[in-house]
Amino acid sequence: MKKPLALALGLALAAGFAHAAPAQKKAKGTPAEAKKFIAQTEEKFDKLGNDANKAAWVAQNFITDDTEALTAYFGEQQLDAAGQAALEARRFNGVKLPDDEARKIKLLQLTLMLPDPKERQAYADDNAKLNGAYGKAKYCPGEGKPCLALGDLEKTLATSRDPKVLLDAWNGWHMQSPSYKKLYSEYIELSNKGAREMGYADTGALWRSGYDMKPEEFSAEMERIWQQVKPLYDSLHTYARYKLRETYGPDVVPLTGPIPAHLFGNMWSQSWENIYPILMPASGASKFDLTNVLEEKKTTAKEMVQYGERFYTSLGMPKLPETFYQRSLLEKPRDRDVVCHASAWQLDGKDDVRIKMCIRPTEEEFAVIHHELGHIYYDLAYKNQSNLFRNGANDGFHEAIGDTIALSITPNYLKKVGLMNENPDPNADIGVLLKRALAKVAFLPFAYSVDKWRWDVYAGKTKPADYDKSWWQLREQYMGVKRPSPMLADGFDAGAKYHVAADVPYARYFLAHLLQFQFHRALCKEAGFTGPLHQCSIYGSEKAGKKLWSMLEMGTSKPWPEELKVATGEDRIDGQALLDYFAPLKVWLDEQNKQLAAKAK
Ligand code: X8Z
Ligand code: ZN
Repeated sequence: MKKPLALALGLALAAGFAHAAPAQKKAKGTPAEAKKFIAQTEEKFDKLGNDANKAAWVAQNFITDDTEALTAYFGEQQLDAAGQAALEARRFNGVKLPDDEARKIKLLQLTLMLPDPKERQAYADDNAKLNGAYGKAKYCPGEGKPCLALGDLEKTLATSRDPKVLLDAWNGWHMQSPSYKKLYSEYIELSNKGAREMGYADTGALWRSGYDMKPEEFSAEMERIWQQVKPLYDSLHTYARYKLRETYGPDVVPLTGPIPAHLFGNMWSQSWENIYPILMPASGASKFDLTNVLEEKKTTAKEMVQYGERFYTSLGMPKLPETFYQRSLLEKPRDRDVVCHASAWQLDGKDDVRIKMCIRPTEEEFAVIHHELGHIYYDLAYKNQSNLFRNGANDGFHEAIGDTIALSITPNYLKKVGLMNENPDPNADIGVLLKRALAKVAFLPFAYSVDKWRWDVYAGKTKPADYDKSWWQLREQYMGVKRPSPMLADGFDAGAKYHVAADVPYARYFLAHLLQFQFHRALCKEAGFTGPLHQCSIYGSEKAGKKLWSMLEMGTSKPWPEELKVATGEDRIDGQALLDYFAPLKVWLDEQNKQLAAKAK
């Protein structure tokens, strides 16, 4: 995630603007005025952005009442500037302008506007407080036991196989979010007010307007893609059920209906790779475990980042700026509260890039580092664009770049860089694919349901009293998982997820999980690779790197379908590349499921 507040404000991307209110109070502007207005606005945004980013960086690195107040102060100023610019930009709707200026005029109107300074301040305060509340939350089990931060609880969920211990960690974390539920619901109201002021039905509609199409077209695209990939998810879910049932017994895992959410190795059941040891193929799977290697080698956080950096430079991309290592936060500080959720930052629109992450030496985090560096290299690639174009083609692109690179972390690649001693086993492919599916395919219905829930909340269809009911209805429907314990009175389980508390849109990750397979396929082709997609690593291919860079440096200067075409030859986001990648696994899963079903009878 990047630029938290700017994104929370919806400064994401241009879209169909027919639905924005045409409230033209002032006379229409001339093209010359538009040019001047855009230049002045971009200059102002540069300055404000730099200040606000610094304040937000400090606030997330030192959670205190003072830093929260400072970040809210700059947040309010940004919101004010964005609102004023949006209002002014309306004067140029329908005026004949050069393409890039017309695009900027549209982009400027993708924001909230709160004309009342008190409401603006309340919005910015709430945003900062919610971020802080999530970052500070801890589960204190009592009886002299130490309090546990999210990272500790996540580790328990990843490694324990005792359902009671898992349940305690799961419940412990989900007990925290109700304390900021009221703040969240007030914040939603303010946000909607700001979206309506701009002519959007609500903030959800504003978010869905960031994709160069009408909001309702975007919802339809999400559903189309979900239906396309659902059969693969269903096969994986069925297989996971049998294996979890073997491990935990029929009393814990039912033969039909949703599966309790605490058994998937992850606090939100959003990615299941931590239960790979339970699910791995009985024969032929390699026992290789990158986490063990990283631990044995005593790989430091910085060294893990450097593996990532070397991947990017092998593609012909530049080394990270000196200040990156000086200014990034790579380890969890012992003595203070920080927002540990990994994020990538671009502080000055140029070379001051950083990541903030409480790195642990695990395979999962190794991939997250590549993810964060994807944001950083995107930022570096488009740094010569003007302010309004310094962004991803759409927000899904920004989330997809690092993941695309991480798809190239294959056994052969690990061998090459000295992170695997044995020779990769050519018969262990199904295991490799299964592990990847547990991260990527399992994630799809989670990502979809997070924003389905939020769209309904923003639309007022789901009221605070029904937050949990709706959250679990969607999770049962799309993911096939259920709450492992009774719902809390006035609970707020959605708020136990960072992006809900911090109000970061989530559809972007759904898109990214499809786009990364489209990019991977295209870049492997560019690198001259002709084998199965899951064996391809573009490591060392400057040709592939050049192709990727040529898209990255465009930022958001063109509608995303045009940019996608440059990189992949396709002009829509689609599930087929992902299905092709996992095709051998689908066959294997269906065969396993047949056998397991016969055994279960
Ligand atoms: O939030 C992130 C990144 C930062 S943009 C670590 N991700 C989502 C999540 O953790 O829920 C990456 C994948 C999904
Ligand atoms: Zn990200």
